[in-house]
Amino acid sequence: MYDFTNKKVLIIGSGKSGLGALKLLNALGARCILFDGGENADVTEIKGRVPEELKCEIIVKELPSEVSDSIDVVVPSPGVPTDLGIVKEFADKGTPIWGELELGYLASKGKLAAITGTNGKTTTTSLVGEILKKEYKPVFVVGNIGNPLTLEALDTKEEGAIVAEVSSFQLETINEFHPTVSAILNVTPDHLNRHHTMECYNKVKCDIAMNQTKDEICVLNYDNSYTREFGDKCPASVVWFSSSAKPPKGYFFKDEYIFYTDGEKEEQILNVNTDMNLVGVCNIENVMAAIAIGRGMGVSMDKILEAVKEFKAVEHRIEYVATKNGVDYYNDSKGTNPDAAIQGIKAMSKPTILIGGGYDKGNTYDEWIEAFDGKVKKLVLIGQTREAIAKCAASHGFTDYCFADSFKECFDICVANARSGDAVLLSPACASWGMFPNYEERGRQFKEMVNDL
Ligand code: UMA
Repeated sequence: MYDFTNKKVLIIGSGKSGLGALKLLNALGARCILFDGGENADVTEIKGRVPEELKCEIIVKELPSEVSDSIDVVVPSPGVPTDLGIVKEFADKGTPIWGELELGYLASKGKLAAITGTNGKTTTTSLVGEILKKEYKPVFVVGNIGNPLTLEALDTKEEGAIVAEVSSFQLETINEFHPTVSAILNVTPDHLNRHHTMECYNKVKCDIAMNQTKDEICVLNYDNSYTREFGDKCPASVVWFSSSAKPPKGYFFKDEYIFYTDGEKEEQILNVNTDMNLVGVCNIENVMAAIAIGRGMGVSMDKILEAVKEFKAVEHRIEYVATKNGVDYYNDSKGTNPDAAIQGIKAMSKPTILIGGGYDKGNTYDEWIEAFDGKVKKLVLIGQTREAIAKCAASHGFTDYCFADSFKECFDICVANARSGDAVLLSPACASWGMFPNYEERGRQFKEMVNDL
């Protein structure tokens, strides 16, 4: 690995990734400058977040030219676009640009599974983490899930394993990043303000496998046009998963079961209703991908199935809370945009009372309302977007909605309208801001009210 001793490293961004990079670079002997270009960035506030034992100079807003002239390496955080002026200037000068993920990768040891995709990354990564724990020690679950690899890298072990949730932002700055098993769960429009076109977004996702060889595995979605097409060009051997067809080789879903085919024989793996605790087709896909990744990482099918059976939903993602008076309650507070909320409603199999609305991010709700598909018996709306959603629903012929002024009132309406055999789903298609500090708090309050019933 590059010798960082006494090298002057500019870390851009003082969030989780910046602080992770700072910890690792301190240990590697680098001289660090922690720079934050945020409008409201404040040296005292940042100082308060930097652990006392870590050394760095903190600079905010503007980087003086005498400082930029002395930089040996730049480490941008994932939220910093690579075409941003400051990053481009360094790149043009030939200063090495090392993403936080690349840096963490080069300093870490052991087998690595890396998972990307527009949706399903967090659930799949968490499940793969549980699968790996059946075989390896220690196991680290890192990346976009909220735990930068740079924070853990120095504790990783040759005999252990790592699973990383990887975002398209992080993949923009990889170079030698080389997972043992990679996976692209799906590619649908997202983050186009950063990547500009679907082609660029898809290309950067496919880069997750760029250093792999045919001896290694890339797990791909057979049902998604982008990942399907990548199958032919992928440098690794492909293992597919599909919820709608039988792929040439891999896992597929048919008649309540997940099967594996090697291209000739079919083998029944598990029953999706009795062997797993997650609901919805999106989760069947996540489980198939996790099984494929687990096998690729050398875990036996018995151990994988044990982990799948034990695994509960990630908190706030189509999370089953409880059944009260015959009504199933689900917390999908993480459904903070229409696309994510579509997965929530698709996962319901019973007549559903849906809680929607919240902070206005300027989204449109047509596709979400269309996805109701006769399943939503009542829509209870809260927050800033409630009128806009109601108007959109009416334009699609859905009029069984009502407004609530508080979260408690909204919950009470749901309880009053739910009959045994129904479901109540919090999957608002909007951010929580304005009524809650974050979606976690919204989900926690929902669960508390359910448990108090
Ligand atoms: N900043 C600059 N200049 C910029 C942009 C940002 O100085 O041009 C500064 C900001 O002022 C801020 C800091 O950079 O202080 C934030 O850095 P960041 O945006 O990279 O955020 P982190 O806290 O480091 O969190 C990142 C991921 N965030 C993003 O990719 C936007 C987190 O994913 C991830 O959990 C974390 O690293 C640990 O790996 C979040 C996310 O929204 C959950 N990811 C996107 C997604 O999932 O869709 C990709």
